[in-house]
Amino acid sequence: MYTQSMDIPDAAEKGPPESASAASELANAFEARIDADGRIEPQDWMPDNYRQTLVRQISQHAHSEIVGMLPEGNWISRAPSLKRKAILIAKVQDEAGHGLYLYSAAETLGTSREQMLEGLHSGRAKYSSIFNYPTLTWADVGVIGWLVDGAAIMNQVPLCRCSYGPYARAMVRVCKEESFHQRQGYEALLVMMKGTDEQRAMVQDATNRYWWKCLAMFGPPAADSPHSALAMRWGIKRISNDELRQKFVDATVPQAKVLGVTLPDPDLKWNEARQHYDYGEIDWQEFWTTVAGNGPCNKERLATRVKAHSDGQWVRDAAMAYARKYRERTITEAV
Ligand code: BYC
Repeated sequence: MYTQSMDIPDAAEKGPPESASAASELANAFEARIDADGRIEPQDWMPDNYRQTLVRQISQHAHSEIVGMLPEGNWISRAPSLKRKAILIAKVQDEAGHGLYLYSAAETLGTSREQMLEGLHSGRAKYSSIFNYPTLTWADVGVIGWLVDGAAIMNQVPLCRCSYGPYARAMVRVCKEESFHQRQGYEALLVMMKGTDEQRAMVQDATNRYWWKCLAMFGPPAADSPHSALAMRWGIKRISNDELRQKFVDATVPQAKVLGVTLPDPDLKWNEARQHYDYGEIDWQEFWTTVAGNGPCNKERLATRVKAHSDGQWVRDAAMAYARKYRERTITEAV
């Protein structure tokens, strides 16, 4: 169970520091903690834009986990065996759990879950571009595990060392589960590659469609990444978007060889001088179109999510009514 102190000071109640020297003392203490690679906790003073950067990133991350359930959830009823169905149900359920740990972590920064969900449902808040593409065949489910979860692990392991304590602690468990997700996807693909020609073609086709989208998932290159410099200065992000993308390419090429698929990039080749793989140009125009809400499935994903939330209203009402009755009964018994 993900737990942490929920005793968060109310910024409005606490008010601003009484003097300019008190304010600069707080700012200095914050910077000193960051410089010493220490952790910032919910009750600690923090600059407003550190708080806002975290709320933005953590809530977007939570939304990605929740929306990320949809493309795979689509395949639960069509998984090819009982074993694959059980694995997929567990994986999709894990993603829901990740979303909940992350919403809880963001709540410690003083933003309510309702505010965050309103941002998602109104289309103001972002979620990962990768979930706006269709899952056309069963091989897509395997490729999502192998490449999408593989990219997610590469990006998320450094977040276990994020300077904000609740986010870092949530990520430890998320990463363990992502590792299982990546392996189940790769294993499902290995089985398909030992099957028929049609199955192998299906794996290759899914790899072709997802490869470039997964490289874009790491976010824009440094020159187009307005948040990176400060996020790295503050120890929120530890490794740049480009460096993580390179690490992902280097780790994935040998996996593709073992699997027996070709990565769809004629420029992909080992560079002896750099000791890394070179790779071709990512279509950033397509990425930004998708991020702006105009990818192939953006509207469908958001509509499904909004419907699920409004269909679930009775469950939230019932839980609240139960909590209220339980509290009243406990008070009556105590009196
Ligand atoms: N998609 O300055 P930048 C999963 C936006 S869930 C959409 O580099 P930052 C899984 C960015 O938000 C995986 N938007 O930003 C779940 C910013 O726009 P705003 C989700 C993107 O924050 C279920 C603008 O571009 N992982 O694995 O420093 C099933 C400029 O970017 C994307 C996380 O969320 C994108 N791909 O860096 C299976 C990890 N990339 O906010 C799997 C946590 C960039 O100014 N997040 N943008 O409007 C991060 O590590 C960072 O937020 C990012 C972006 C690397 C994503």
